[in-house]
Amino acid sequence: MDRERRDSYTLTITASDLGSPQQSTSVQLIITVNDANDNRPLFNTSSLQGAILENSPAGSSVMRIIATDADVGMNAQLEFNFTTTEYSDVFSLNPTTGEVTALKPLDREKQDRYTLKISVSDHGDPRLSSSADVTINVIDVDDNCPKFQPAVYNKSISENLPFNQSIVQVTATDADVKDNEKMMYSIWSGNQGGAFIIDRDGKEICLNIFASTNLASSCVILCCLD
Ligand SMILES: [Ca+2]
Ligand SMILES: [Ca+2]
Ligand SMILES: [Ca+2]
Ligand SMILES: [Ca+2]
Repeated sequence: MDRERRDSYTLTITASDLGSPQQSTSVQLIITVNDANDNRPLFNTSSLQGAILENSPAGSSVMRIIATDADVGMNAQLEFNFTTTEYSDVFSLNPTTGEVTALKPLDREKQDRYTLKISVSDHGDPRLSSSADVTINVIDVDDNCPKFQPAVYNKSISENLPFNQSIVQVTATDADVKDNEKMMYSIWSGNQGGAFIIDRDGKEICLNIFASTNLASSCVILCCLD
């Protein structure tokens, strides 16, 4: 018998005598197949993936893990658990609903991916279980300013430097994803008489051919936008 294939049978039993005319009576017999715990719970997908924006407040939902069990009753009542204590201070797993929540805001720049080891078990006797890895990706938010590397540039130039020759190439880096590809540079302040120009993308600082002053020294403050 396999309850998961068919859980009841209805038989009609007839008793007849051998008289003439023949008399008979019948009765219905319903046979119910009781469940045995012969199916382990299974996750609904082989790839368990969740995602959360970095800096989301504590208690934010990350994903819900879904599993099914072909048995019934206690044999199909599921319980979700972590199988290691790693990251148990970062995420919680609701044992009944399978919902994963973040216990604190996450920082993608510190860690952008977590792998949680989880199991789902039924309440049959004996209990059956399955285990899996859950991958949680932390999605980037623009929460870092670009920084010049180094923070201060010192350059001496010849007084006869041609206008189109690069004086210095400055570089800023940004810890966020993709922000490094689209940064815009400009001279923020200190550019007396417009002595210098900076290439918006190329980061080259040159003498400005249209400058109106002669300087012995100059300090300019650069700006970079992500
Ligand atoms: Ca069963
Ligand atoms: Ca089961
Ligand atoms: Ca940024
Ligand atoms: Ca970020």
